[in-house]
Amino acid sequence: MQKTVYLGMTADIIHPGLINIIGEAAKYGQVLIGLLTDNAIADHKHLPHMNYEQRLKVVENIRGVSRVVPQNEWSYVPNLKKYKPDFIIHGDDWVVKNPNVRQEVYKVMEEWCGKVIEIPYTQGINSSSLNRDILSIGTTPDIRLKALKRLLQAKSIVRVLEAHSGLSGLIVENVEVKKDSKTLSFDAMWSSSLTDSTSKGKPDIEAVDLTTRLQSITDILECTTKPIIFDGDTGGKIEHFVFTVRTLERHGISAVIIEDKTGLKKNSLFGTDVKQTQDSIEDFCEKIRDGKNAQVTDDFMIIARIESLICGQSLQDALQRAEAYSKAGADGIMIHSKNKTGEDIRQFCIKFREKNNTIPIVVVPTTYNHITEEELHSWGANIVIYANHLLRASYPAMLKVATTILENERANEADKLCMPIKEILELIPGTR
Ligand code: SPV
Ligand code: MG
Repeated sequence: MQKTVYLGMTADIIHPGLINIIGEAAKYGQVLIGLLTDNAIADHKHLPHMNYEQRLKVVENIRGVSRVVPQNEWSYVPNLKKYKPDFIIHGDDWVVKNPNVRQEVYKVMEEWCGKVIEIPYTQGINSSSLNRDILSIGTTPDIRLKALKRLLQAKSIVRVLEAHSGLSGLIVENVEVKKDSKTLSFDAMWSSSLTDSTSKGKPDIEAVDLTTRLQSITDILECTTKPIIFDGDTGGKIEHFVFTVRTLERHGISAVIIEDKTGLKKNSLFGTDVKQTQDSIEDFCEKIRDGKNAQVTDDFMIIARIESLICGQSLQDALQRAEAYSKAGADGIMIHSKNKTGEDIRQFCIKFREKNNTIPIVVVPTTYNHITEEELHSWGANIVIYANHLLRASYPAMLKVATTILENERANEADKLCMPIKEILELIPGTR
């Protein structure tokens, strides 16, 4: 019987290195490709450009490939145990890049006397650098819009950070932290009414109109590729909201979140210190329905934000609204609170999930910031928004530099608080 050779891959960008390794694998027997699913990849690096079905179609048709099976986990072990191949083949770069993964593969292959083949890594070309090149070209509104739904399907929790300018957008786009075998990054951006208004020196009371908000959005769209969730405040009058939906959709925004308040909107984090009026369930449902009817694509999301806990109403009221808004066609429910324990949010999520197990729940843990993403996920949340942190970080940093210059009547002492000139010159791609 012919021997089997297992080869795990993402196969998002097909390059000579991949063809080489398939060719090498074929020398040992029938090539069984373990094609990583979006779910297997999502917690470790950014989502592939092509979805699983598209990648499958490509890989199945590469000469030398005998069979393609899904690899549902980042670890090779479950598939190796299932298929018990005679060989597994891998580039020798994993000695440095993924020593733990390598070690567990060696161990499990011993169970049936399978062999591990390591071949020299193809120098000069690899998926990561090609991927960087592709991302530097940018994206299209259509691909960006669809990306949020793909992320929701693939990830246990979608991690979103506020961006209010091109520069803050670049941080959300590019910042990465390596932790264990994972590369952590943000999945999407939040266009916050609070930080967008504040960065323009205006209060967060819907005083910054849509056209002006779109200027910040355009700056962000110009230099990033990740999906954007737009803070739509109250959505305004229903007759106006339907136009907002189409405008956002045309720009490739993935979702708008509208809150169930009327009258002069104040920022939720004031809580009951200021007058906040909640909309009636009937009127807000009508806004959701009309918004859903107005959208052109299937992928744009209208997320209903419940302000009951902000306005001092009961958990019961919040749950009743969540049910009504879901029935009206909302694509997600955001539940907000300024309670520091997060207990009210936990109870809401758990109770709501007893009735509705599918609609995405969005949470904004600004005050209950000790709760981890893993805990939020265990309550049933699907999207976590860090709603204002980049703006809140930049203001004290700027203030400190300004006061340091005044105190010393020169800039010398402030220099160590600032980014080096060389770095700022080279920060933006295409500067030279
Ligand atoms: C925003 O970021 O503008 C929000 C979230 O709406 S919050 O400020 O917490 O109300
Ligand atoms: Mg807001």
